[in-house]
Amino acid sequence: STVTDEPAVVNSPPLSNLTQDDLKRIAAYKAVEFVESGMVVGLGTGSTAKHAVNRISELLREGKLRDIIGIPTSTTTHEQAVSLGIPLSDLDSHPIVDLSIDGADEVDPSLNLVKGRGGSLLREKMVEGASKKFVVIVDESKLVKHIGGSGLAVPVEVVPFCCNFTRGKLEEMFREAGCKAKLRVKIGSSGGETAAVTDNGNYVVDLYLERDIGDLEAASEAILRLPGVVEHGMFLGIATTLIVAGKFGVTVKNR
Ligand code: ABF
Repeated sequence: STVTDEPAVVNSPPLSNLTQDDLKRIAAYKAVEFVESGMVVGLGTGSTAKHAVNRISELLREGKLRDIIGIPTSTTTHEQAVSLGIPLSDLDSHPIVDLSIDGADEVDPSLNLVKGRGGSLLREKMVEGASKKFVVIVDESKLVKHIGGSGLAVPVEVVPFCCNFTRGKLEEMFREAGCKAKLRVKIGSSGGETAAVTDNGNYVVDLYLERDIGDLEAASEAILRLPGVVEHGMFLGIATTLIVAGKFGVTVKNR
């Protein structure tokens, strides 16, 4: 299926004078309108998705939604949902998810995404890939013409074993795109740098590309073929709906 250039729905007046966080909340609340009682719902991760999780719990408390089962996509979202009293399960018990709602770092016009700059990607890809409908929620700053070409990173989750070997192989793989592959680090309690660890006990290599990565499917397959790679942050053909909040209002676009 194809994406039309025109938004499917433009349903609000211009949203000037709002902060970026207001826009994230507006997109998130719009997405929660797709949630119906009885659904198994994938709960995304990040500063945009957290608004959706809050909204779901609010509607449950008000009795406007019933019998929701949430499938969290990270330990952080798991903790948030538990603190809000949202009933939770996992893909082992609920392998088919009715609807997932999550943010993204970049979205292209075909609804291909880059995700994982906030650290989560593997559990998101598992849950969102198992969803009948995956609604991506962003403020307008996340829209790009080509994913992976904006000078920002494409994250790759790798096993810790010989991660520098895997890092080097990834850099070599995308040499023509001017790739610099960097192991993601964080500042430890002693003030020194340590590798950032994902929810799954893995590390992240960030691919910084000077030029367009080219054929996304081919790039995806090449990355996944490399031993040591667990998953990458390009979500190709997984999102079904995009909700964007911007100064122009809110748009809803289906793939
Ligand atoms: C997670 O949150 C990640 O996949 C992505 O990196 C990020 C988007 O976060 P935010 O909404 O905070 O920009 O879903």
